[in-house]
Amino acid sequence: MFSSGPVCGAKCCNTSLCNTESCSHSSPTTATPPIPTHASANGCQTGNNWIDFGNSCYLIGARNLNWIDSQSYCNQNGGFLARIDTQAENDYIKAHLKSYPVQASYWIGLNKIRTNGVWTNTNTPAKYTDWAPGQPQSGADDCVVAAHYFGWAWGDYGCHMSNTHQLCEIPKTPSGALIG
Ligand SMILES: [Ca+2]
Repeated sequence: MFSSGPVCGAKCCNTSLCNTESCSHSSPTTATPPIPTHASANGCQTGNNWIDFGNSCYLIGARNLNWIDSQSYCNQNGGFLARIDTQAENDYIKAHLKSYPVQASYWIGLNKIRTNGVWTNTNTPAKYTDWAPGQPQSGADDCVVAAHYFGWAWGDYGCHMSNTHQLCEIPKTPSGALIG
């Protein structure tokens, strides 16, 4: 059976007859292009929803999304859910969040989704944590929020919950390499 023209996706059964460029432009599965707010090598975007610290910029997200969709949102912005690995990094971020006008909780990258209970950042066991007193509380909750009700200290939380904003970390390197 032959394709009659630039039919896209799984329907394109004879690739020699497919106009792949046309397909790529019309396919509903085409990935959403990055949001053009990528931080430069010289600094971060301006606005109080951006934090500039060390070799990273941090975008204070304002979307109510679950953990994995928040990770995707950060990926689209050239980064990842914040990997907070030092006291200095955490102190700087918390100070900014405390003065930020939105009283929200934020997903960060720390999780134990596939690690047999070990809290990890990008598959590496976490060396720094800022658990609120009594946290982590539930063995079933595999994701972590910097929670406004804990003064932005950390609590474990169900990854599927979608009532939480997101804190993205975006490396300042021109390539956007994921350096944590
Ligand atoms: Ca970091």
